[in-house]
Amino acid sequence: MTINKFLKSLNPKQESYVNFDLSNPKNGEYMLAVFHLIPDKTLNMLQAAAEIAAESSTGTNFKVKTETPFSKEMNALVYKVDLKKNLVWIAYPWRLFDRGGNIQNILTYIVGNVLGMKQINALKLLDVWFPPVMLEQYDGPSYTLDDMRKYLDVYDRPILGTIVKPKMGLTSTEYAEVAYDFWVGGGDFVKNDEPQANQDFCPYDKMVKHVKEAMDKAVKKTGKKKVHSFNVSASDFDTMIERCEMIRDAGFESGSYAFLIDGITAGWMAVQTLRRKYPDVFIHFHRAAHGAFTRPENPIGFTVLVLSKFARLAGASGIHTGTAGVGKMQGNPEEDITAANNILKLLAKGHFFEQSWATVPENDKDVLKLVHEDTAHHVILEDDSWRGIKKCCPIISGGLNPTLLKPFIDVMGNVDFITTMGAGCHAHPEGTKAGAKALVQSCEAYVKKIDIKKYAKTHKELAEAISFFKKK
Ligand code: CAP
Ligand code: MG
Ligand code: MG
Repeated sequence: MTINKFLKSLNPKQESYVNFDLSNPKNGEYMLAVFHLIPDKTLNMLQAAAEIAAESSTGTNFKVKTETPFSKEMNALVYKVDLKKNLVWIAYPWRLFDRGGNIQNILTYIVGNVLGMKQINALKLLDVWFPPVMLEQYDGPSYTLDDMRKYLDVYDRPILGTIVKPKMGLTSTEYAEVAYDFWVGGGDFVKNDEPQANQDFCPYDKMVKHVKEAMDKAVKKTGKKKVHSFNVSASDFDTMIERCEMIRDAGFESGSYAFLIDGITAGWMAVQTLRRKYPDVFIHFHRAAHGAFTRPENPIGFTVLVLSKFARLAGASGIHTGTAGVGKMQGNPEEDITAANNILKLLAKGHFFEQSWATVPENDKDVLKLVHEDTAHHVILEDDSWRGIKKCCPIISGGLNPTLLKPFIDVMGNVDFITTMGAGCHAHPEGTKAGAKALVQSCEAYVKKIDIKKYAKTHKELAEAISFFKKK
């Protein structure tokens, strides 16, 4: 069937959500989205695309008598389709969205009801493109990886982190001891695991107190700054803020703590609340439950790229972007690395769109040149916040261990990330401190461009890690 035949098959309502003559979708009036779409047998591709555009903007399943000439201005528009690849491009008038920058509002539109529609068999949001005017409306990250690098005095290598394991069940003193061992083993960054909260065997206030003592001891012993990422996810906002304030009142100096939020299960309001209330803190977005939407084999949902781009727009300082198949979680190099690059750089290619995160007008040739040249993704503009959205840090976890650090960096193509290895550190045959040393040594080997097997000849803990993890 040709596209004209498809056009003729549209009913009057569907027609008002299709416009193949949209002169310039990137004229700044629209947020753009690409979906993979397979309709059920009751609709053809274009009818289904129009129904998606309707339900994800102003419409419903019938044309209503109450629509007005202005409300029709707010219709999302199907402006391109690829019938062979089952792809549809939809332009959303950005004025549809809640003023003042509200991520949950956008997602409620574009991956809300539409994911539940009976007449589709597959619908996955593959990529989005934000016009400059939206970049000005949204917060973007405030405290970034660059700030954490300055605090830790760590450059030109990944920030080396761990997650305390077992995932749950340690008392607060036992928890703090594991953190201490990792820090004195040379690690930079310790995080709570994603379910850490106020469990009776590890009360939140005690965990904070004992981590502070452990950090003070470790900083004194090593002479190096350390960071702890506290999970502040909670049942309600008051409790979340109470946990944030408890950490700040415990005497942690600015830069030594981050706030971890389970962004999918706690929600985007929590992410944006933390960003707006604590611009001086690293906001660490853990994405537990994202698999329900992002796994490559899921026909319905959105991609890791889409999740990561919205996390940057919301102002997360960092988000887990996956180990590109190197670790234990499902994921593939193209998907995970595309996501990581899109949250790190000022200009990055997505699956379908090239997103400039700078709000420079098209005619600002000198800055566009700088942005295009920004392949090293370092912040070439001293303070790019006045021109664009700051970088968001890929956090790489999930089944990594010291023997996998270089393989991941080789896939990633740079060292601008935080890695957090749980079992990769605490399963070390000689325990946490040795695990940390093995991680530090594998990173040293990478920086010195020495094969880890050769480096292991003079570094016991790395040798033990290699023999242990390789066997597995
Ligand atoms: C990793 C982890 C992370 C996952 C999240 C876990 O532990 O702490 O939450 O990596 O996955 O609980 O499994 P290990 P992702 O280091 O012991 O695997 O980073 O892909 O979001
Ligand atoms: Mg975890
Ligand atoms: Mg991971």
